[in-house]
Amino acid sequence: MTKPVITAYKWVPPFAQGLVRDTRARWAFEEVGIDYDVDVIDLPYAKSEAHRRFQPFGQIPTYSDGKVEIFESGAIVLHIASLAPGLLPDDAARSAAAVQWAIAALNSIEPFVQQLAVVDVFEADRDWSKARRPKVIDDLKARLGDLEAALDRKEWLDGVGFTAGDLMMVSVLRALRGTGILDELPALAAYVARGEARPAFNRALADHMAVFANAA
Ligand SMILES: N[C@@H](CCC(=O)N[C@@H](CS)C(=O)NCC(=O)O)C(=O)O
Repeated sequence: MTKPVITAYKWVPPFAQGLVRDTRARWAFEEVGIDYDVDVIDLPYAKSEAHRRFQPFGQIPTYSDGKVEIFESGAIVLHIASLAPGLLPDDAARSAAAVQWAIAALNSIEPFVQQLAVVDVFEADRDWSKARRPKVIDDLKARLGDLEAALDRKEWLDGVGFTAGDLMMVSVLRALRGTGILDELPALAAYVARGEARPAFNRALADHMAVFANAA
C-alpha cells in the first residue's frame, strides 16, 4: 500500500465549505493517525471520463492507495477504519454496531437531511419547494427525534466509546448547521458539538478549509 490519496474540491460555495464529504475521510485519517495526500480537483474534472473511471457519478471523495480504489464516503471511512485501531473496536459486537450506525447515518438519516437542502438550497426557487417544506421538516424532526431517543443520555451511540458510526453520524448531522433544526433536540446538538470538539475533527476541518483559502 502506498500513501493514500483522496480527492477534494478546489473550491465550493461558502454554504458548503466545511461540509464537503472529503471532511469525512480526512477526519477518519486523523482519528487513526494515517498520513494521506489530497488530489484537489475542480467540478469540470470531476465530471470528466478520467475521474468517472474512479467515481462513476462524477463526485468526490475517492480513495486510492495503489491497491484499493474506492468511492462513497461511507465505504472510504470504513476502509480507513479497518487499517488501524481507533474507529472500529476489537470487540466483534461493537465493531458490527459501529458499521450499523455508519450505515444508519447514510441510509436512515442523510436522505431526510438532504431533503431539507433540496427545498432550502438546491431547488429553493421552485414552486414546489415552498409547498413541500413543512412535510420535509416534520419527517426530518420525527427521524431526528428517534435518533435522539436511541442516543438516550449516552456520550456516543454505542454507549462505550467513539466509533466510525459516530464519525459518520456527526458528519451527516453537521449539514444541519444554520437551520435551527437541532435547537429543539439539545441532546443531539450536544452530541454533534462533542464530535466537533475532537482534536482529530479540528485538524481535518482546518486542512479542508485551507484548500479554499489557498484557492482565493
Ligand atoms: N454518496 C456519495 C455522495 C458524494 C457527493 O455527493 N459528493 C459531492 C460533494 S459532497 C459532489 O461531488 N457533488 C458534485 C455533484 O454531485 O455534481 C458519498 O457519500 O461519497
